[in-house]
Amino acid sequence: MRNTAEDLAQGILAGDRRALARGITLIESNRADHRAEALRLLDMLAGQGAALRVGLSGTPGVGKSTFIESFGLMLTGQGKKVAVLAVDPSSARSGGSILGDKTRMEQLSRDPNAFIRPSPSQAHLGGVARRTREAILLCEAAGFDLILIETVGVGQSETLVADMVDLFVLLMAPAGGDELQGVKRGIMEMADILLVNKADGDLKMTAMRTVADYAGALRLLRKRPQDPEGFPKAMAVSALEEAGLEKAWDEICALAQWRKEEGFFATRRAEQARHWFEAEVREGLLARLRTDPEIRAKMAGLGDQVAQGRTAPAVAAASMLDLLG
Ligand SMILES: Nc1nc2c(ncn2[C@@H]2O[C@H](COP(=O)(O)OP(=O)(O)OP(=O)(O)O)[C@@H](O)[C@H]2O)c(=O)[nH]1
Ligand SMILES: [Mg+2]
Repeated sequence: MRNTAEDLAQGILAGDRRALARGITLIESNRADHRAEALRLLDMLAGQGAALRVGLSGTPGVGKSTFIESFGLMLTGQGKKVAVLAVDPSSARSGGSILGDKTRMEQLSRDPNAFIRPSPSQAHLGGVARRTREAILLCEAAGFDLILIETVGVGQSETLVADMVDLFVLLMAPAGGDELQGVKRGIMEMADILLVNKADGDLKMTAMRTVADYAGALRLLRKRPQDPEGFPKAMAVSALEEAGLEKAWDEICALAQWRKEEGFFATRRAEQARHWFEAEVREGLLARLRTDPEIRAKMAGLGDQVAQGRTAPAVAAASMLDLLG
């Protein structure tokens, strides 16, 4: 890495997209010296910027890429800066599928007010989540107004994304009543705004019915304190025909504004930060148990004593924890 953390921080704060891309590459690196630089960079950029963090999820083929392209272009057209980060559970295999997707986001990826970054290719979803959180901080420092975090709707990754965003948008396909039953309740409960996509052409009528069905289902959910009247909300959009996108953005802004005024916004961010910190400590401790030679030797030794019945497991664990403390 040629750039020092200072150079990168300066570039990122000036809104330089190449510095941002390099900074994200730095935080994604597993090399110990890179990690030390990455932490210095994160420290220099802490608390900068004022972006809205929005999660976007939906099953494969529902139109996420098409939506991001039209929605993103609409916003950059208004002079806003939009960053798109992906959390792709399959990226361990494919190395980030959003890259092959650039054709669907061709215009947006060339837009100087946009920044698109594929999922880091880490082996574990947990690793992907950590790096994505750090990438969010970097994008924020670079002055983006909106950070969209995209994930494929396959369950686990949504929970991770929901944990790092201010609000969560779920893209759905027009569907009949039977399919509606199959939508996982947990995912519905996570969503703040439900967008039924492909409300155009032959699918328009079905889409409108689907919106009504979802609206009914959402009314049955338990009211959450962080929602104003009328939320979570279902709406129809067409990413292809660019219909309903302004309305969707207005609703996102209205919800964010309400949560800011009522204090839920700041509280949620604070909880997320605390949660992230605690998770880092836990993971760091576990990593030391796995990698530190001295600790591993001590573990092995105490393990032998326990196995031979010479020390009680709880006593051995306590002496191990003393060593870590
Ligand atoms: N009619 C119609 N088709 C759409 C719309 N949005 C997307 N599509 C089509 O749906 C297909 C899938 O769209 P994508 O944007 O690639 O969907 P995706 O959710 O990104 O899919 P994955 O990346 O595979 O998870 C493409 O053929 C799009 O042209 C829409 O608003 N209306
Ligand atoms: Mg896609």
